[in-house]
Amino acid sequence: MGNGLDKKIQPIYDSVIARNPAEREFHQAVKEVLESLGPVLKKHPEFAEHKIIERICEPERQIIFRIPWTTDKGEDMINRGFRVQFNSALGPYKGGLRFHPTVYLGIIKFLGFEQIFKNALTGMPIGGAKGGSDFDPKGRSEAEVMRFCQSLMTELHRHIGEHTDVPAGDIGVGGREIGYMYGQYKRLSNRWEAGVLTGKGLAWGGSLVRTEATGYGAAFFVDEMLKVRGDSFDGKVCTVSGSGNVAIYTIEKIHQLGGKCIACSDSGGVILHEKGLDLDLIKQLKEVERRRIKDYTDYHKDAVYKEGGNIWDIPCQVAMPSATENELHGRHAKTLVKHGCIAVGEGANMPTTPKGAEVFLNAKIAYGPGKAANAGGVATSALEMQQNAMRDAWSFEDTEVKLHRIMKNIHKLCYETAEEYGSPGNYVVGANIAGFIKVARAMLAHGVI
Ligand code: NDP
Ligand code: 2IT
Repeated sequence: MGNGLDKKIQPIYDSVIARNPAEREFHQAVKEVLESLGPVLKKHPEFAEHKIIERICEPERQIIFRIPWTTDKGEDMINRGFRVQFNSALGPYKGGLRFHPTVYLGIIKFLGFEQIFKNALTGMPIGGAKGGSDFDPKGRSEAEVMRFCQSLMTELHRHIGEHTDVPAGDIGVGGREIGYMYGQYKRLSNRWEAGVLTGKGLAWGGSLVRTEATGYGAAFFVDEMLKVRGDSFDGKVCTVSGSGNVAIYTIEKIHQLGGKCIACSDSGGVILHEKGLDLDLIKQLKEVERRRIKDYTDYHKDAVYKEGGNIWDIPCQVAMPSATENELHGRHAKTLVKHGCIAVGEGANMPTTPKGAEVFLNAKIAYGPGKAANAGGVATSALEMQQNAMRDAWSFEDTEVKLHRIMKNIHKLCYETAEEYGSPGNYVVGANIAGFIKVARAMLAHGVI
């Protein structure tokens, strides 16, 4: 990270840019991984000989399709749908679907690329994929969301399956949307195939802990990083950006581990509540009533809402970006370090810009990149697939124990790999190399495909 690209890898990166023009986020995600791989090629010349890096940067399949639907007022609408099936060396394609107006091919490819390595780190048999649409669910009625999900699945169903590709949620896609998509898949396929989607409702094949998994897992990962430094969450002041699925359960686990979370946010602004966030209220506002975070101050007069404010300006010891990509810039990272932040764990995918990451690494604070720290969500999706395959349902406690063990293993793997490759304490290098090597070995074994 920050050391630039190895001279053997530079032309590969140049070709990624030339072949995928104007896909800024995809370029960024590729560069960040490729910057870690110089020492790997020195140890494993067979990866260069068989062009593993070139191959891994080229998705196995990219599907782009039209999603027509009709509003409640009778207006015909057209959105664009995507599914990028990036790599199936380790298992069926696996990764979420995102509904957000900013979605275009470059976002889906960056997320799909990250997913390859994240999924490898979990140790579960899952390949990497991502999908979604530029549909904006904000302000849409229940019926509009349902019709949109059904229309999307009318095309997507022919490309997915429990042994082929298993989508799940991401920004804008939670239990409600998975329900509508599952219903349409079942209707079109005439099959009860629970393993085709994860994040399902508990009554129809979902897994306990999947809702909590990404946030819980991210907090577990930070807990491990703190332990290595002889520290813990106990009494730590924390901030978590976003107020969606990942943010809510990150806050919950931070509180269970003894930390105090004082701020969260959404795209409109920041809530600061010095005495500690009232998570029951946040769940009620966001999960039940689908309201905005600014309404928090209607119930707590001692809390402050800063319209357009930036959460990283608030002093904290642990920061957990859990909203979206590139939300934490170099200047924010500098402010956090100056304020005494000792650990950053990424619940979101690629939330820190390359400059921000450089600041954290240079300051030698504990910095857990998304592909390691937020892997608990997809890992628990894989646990959901296991339960579906066994036609079984595990208890909350048993499933959480498994998630905790997986996060500890991911932490250990990243930590040890960073040391082995001469970058002790650098979880970016550790995660990139450990994830890459697993996939590269499987690709070599499968031949030139
Ligand atoms: P949700 O849709 O539940 O919540 C997203 C939150 O982030 C909202 O508070 C939203 O605010 C905010 N946000 C989204 N986009 C932007 C933006 N462009 N600018 C500012 N704020 C924004 O999504 P999740 O919690 O599921 O996902 C959050 C992050 O975690 C994403 O990066 C996702 O890829 C990642 N992730 C999710 C996993 C999962 O299992 N769900 C697993 C691993 C990673 P607003 O309502 O104002 O838009
Ligand atoms: O980014 C992610 O890892 C997710 N959105 C979860 C993917 C999944 O298949 O559970």
